Amino acid sequence: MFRRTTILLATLGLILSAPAALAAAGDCNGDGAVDGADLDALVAANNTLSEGTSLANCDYDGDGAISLADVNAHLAASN
Ligand SMILES: [Ca+2]
Ligand SMILES: [Ca+2]
Repeated sequence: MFRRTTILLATLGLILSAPAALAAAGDCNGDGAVDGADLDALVAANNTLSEGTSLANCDYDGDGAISLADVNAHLAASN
């Protein structure tokens, strides 16, 4: 019973987090476009947590935070 509940909750968590996962990579400000404003948003968010925000679309190394490594990855992906 515990295992079934755990699996159900894990599945529900994936479903609830799906919209963020489907958002465009590189859309740091969540406006639906990938452009220069995203770089500005990414730089402004340096050293903040990205989880649960549109910044998760630009957490390139997946560590849950925005850092200069993500800024560099964003620049590399934009070129
Ligand atoms: Ca954007
Ligand atoms: Ca990161």
